[in-house]
Amino acid sequence: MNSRDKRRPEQPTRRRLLQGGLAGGLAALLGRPARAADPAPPTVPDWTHHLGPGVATHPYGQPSPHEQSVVRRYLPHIQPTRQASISFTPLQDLHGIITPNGLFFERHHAGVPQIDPEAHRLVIHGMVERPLMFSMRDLMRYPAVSRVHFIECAGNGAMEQRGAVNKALQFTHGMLSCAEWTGVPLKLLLREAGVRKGARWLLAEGADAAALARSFPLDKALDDALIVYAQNGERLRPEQGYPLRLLLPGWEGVANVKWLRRLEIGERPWETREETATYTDLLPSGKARQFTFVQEAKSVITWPCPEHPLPGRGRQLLRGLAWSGEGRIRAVDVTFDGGRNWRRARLSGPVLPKALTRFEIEWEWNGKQALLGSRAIDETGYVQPTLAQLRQVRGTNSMYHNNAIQTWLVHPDGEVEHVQLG
Ligand SMILES: Nc1nc2c(c(=O)[nH]1)N[C@H]1C(S)=C(S)[C@@H](COP(=O)(O)O)O[C@H]1N2
Ligand SMILES: [Mo]
Repeated sequence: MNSRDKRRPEQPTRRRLLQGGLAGGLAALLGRPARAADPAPPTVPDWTHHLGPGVATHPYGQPSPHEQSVVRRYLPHIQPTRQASISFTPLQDLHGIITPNGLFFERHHAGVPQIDPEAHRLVIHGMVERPLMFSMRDLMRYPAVSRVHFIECAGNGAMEQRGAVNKALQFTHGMLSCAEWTGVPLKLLLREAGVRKGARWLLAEGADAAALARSFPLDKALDDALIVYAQNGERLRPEQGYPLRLLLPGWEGVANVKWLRRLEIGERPWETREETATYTDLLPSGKARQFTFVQEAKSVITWPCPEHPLPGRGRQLLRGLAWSGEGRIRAVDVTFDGGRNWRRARLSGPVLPKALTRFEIEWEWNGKQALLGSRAIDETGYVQPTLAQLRQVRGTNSMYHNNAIQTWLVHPDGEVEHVQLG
C-alpha cells in the first residue's frame, strides 16, 4: 500500500481495480500510468487557487483550448473552388464511435445554402396516389427514430488508388464520420402518399445551388431510409443538410442528399440527366460499375498513425475503426508483418449495424520496423480486401470505393508512414 491508500482505505485505487478486474496483460499495460500518478504531485498548480469563469461564459460550449488542433482540415490542391469542397474529419484524435457535429466531414458541390426552416418544404410526387408537401413542423409531428450510422464519401481513399499519396490518416480516411441521426422513416411518408404499382425508383433532390439529385431504388426507401432533421441531439448543422437530409444507411455519401426538398417516385432511374449520374468505377475491361451504392467493409488503425507515432518500444495498445455498409462488424484482424500473420482484435464499445465500430489489440513492439494493417470482416462474411486484390478486380482507373487494407510502416524511431504493399 502506498500513502494514498492509507489515507482513504475505503476507496478502491485504480491499480487495485485493474489487478482485480482485468486480464493480466491489460492491467500490466494500464498499470504504468497509474504508478506514475501515485505520489501526490509535489506542486499545487496555480489554477486551483482562483475561481474559474462562471456558467454560460460560452452559451454554446467549446472544446478546451488545449484541443484546438482537433479540427477539420482540407487540401487546397484538390479544391478548384471554395464551393466545390471537401473537408476531412480528424479521425486520429477522436474517441468512441460518434463524430462531434463540428468535426463531421463536409462535401459540398455548391457550398452550403442558408435555409430558413420555416420556408423549407419537402415534396413527394410522381407515381403516388396523393402528392404531398411537408413543412418542417409537419415532419416533426411524425413518430421519430434515432439511429447511429456512418457516412463515408465513395471518394474516401480515391487519391490512393495508384500510390500512397496522402501522408496523414486525416486525409487517407477522413471523408468518414458517424452520428446518431433522428428523423422519420421514409416508408411512413411513402405509405401516406401511396406508392403506385410499377414504381421502382426514387429521385432525391437537394435545395443547394447544385440541386444535387440522386436516383435510388424503392427497396431501400422501404427498408431503412430516413428523412433526418437532427444529428447527435441537436438539429442538423447547415453543413450536414439543415433543415432536412435523406439518410440511406451504409450507402455511399452522395446518396445521402442534403437540404432535401423533393422526392419523385418513378419506374426507372433518372440516369439521363447529367447531374444525376452516379459515381461510377471504371474497370480494366473498359466497363464501368454503376449504382454501386453500398460502402463495403473497411477498417483502419487510428493509433498509431502518421499523426501519432509510437512513443517508445514495449507494450502498446493499438486502436482502430471498422465499418460496413452491409450491417454489423463481426471481427477485425490485425497484422504486424504486412499480412503474413494475423491476430484477432477485441471489439470495444457498441457494435451497431452500419456504424463505426472500435477495435483494440495489445502489441509488444521490439523497436524494429513493422508493417501494421487491419482487416474487417462483416456479418455477411465479407472480408476487407488487400490493395493488390482490389487492383486485380478494378485496375487503377477506378476512383471510388477504395476499401483496401491500409498499411502503416513503423520505423525504428517510432515514426509511422503510409506505404502500399506491392
Ligand atoms: N444537396 C447535396 N447533397 C449532398 C452533397 C451536395 O453537394 N449537395 N454532397 C454529397 C456527397 S458527395 C457526400 S460524400 C455527402 C457528404 O455529407 P456531409 O457533407 O454531411 O459529410 O453528402 C452528399 N449529399
Ligand atoms: Mo461523396
